[in-house]
Amino acid sequence: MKLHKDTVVIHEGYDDSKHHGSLAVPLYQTSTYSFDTALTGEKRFSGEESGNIYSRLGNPTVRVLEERITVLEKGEGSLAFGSGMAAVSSILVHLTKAGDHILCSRGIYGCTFGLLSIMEEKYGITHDLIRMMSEEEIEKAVKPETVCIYVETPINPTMELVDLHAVVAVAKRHGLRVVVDNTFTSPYLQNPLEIGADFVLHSATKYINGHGDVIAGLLVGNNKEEMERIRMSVQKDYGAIMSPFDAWLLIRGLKTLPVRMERHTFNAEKLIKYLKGKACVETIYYPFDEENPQYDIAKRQMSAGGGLISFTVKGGKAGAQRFMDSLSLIKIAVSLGDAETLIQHPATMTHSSVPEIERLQMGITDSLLRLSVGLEHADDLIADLEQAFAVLERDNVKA
Ligand code: LCS
Repeated sequence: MKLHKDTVVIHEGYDDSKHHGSLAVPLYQTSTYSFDTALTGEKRFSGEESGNIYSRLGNPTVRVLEERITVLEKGEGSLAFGSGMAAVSSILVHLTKAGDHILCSRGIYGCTFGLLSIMEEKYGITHDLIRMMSEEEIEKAVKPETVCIYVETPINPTMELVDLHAVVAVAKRHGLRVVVDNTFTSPYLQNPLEIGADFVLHSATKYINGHGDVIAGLLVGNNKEEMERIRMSVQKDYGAIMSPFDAWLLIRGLKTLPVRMERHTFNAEKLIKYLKGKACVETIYYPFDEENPQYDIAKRQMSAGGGLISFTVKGGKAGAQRFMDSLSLIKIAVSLGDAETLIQHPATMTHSSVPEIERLQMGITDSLLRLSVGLEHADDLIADLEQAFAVLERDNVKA
């Protein structure tokens, strides 16, 4: 029976009858597993027999999370990592060798940009960041040494979209692998594997966990055998695995992903309506805003807009910082996807390590703010924004 996502997040990959009827998935907080006999150990190592060996190679609690996310993302296999960046670096190590080229969306998370810079400097693996709104635009940037297309959509923090259908069409023509960082939408709102991507990854720190108490990453692929090869090579030998306790927390958080995403979206839509009426706000970036020139792309690949809004305020960096400092309920913090509403200034925070030229090419100006809309009552959030805008307006009058 094909289950809905709302049911998958609660039941997939776990049979309580095999665990003393324990309704909650047990936490297997163990580093190793005993073998009945020496021969069993030999067979598990050779792959002749399946079963647990050592928790860096697999753990029953972590496996439940991996199975759940595989089905949620409509993939064939998954791997859990100790951070989103561990998932990013592992898939890029798996797909590239010295001299290769990676085609990237025009914006990417600051640390992913940092990783690509290291790869270029140390191993000659080059990359280009380009806008990906049409097949022609992407096609033009493909080089003989290009091996993969790596995109975020929506892009952190500009909320610009990449046309996934166009990316997949070009990739198929050139035999390129497609990796999509799906952190901003969560598997509830967008499933790139269904469109034809090869890999999807998440900073599970964000919406998948949803409670701001774990750093974690997930990678899902469309080929089970290849995912197992990554498990027994890059993941086993680099060792960037997820702890059983973090997997246990993620399993708990994931159960409410659908209801949380609906509430995040509901609140974000209310806040957008409010922000549109504010004189201090210059531009608002949200995929499902009818005035967004990329609204058509959003509707083709996402089922709703989610909880992230970016906007620019009048007054440049000083105006943006003054506005943030005037908020009280809304916390100044990086990360996103938590119950608490968070605001951050990408130019001086998440993307501060990106050189200014590239940062501006990505669209990250000094007046850009990113709001991760939480689960509080929307009216309370609006009241907090209102008193902070009043401060900004007073400043503008004085100036
Ligand atoms: N991919 C995206 C799109 C991200 O936003 C982040 C973290 C990562 C990967 C890395 O995941 P991590 O290792 O932190 O689990 N983004 C952050 C942000 O925007 N604010 O703080 C962290």
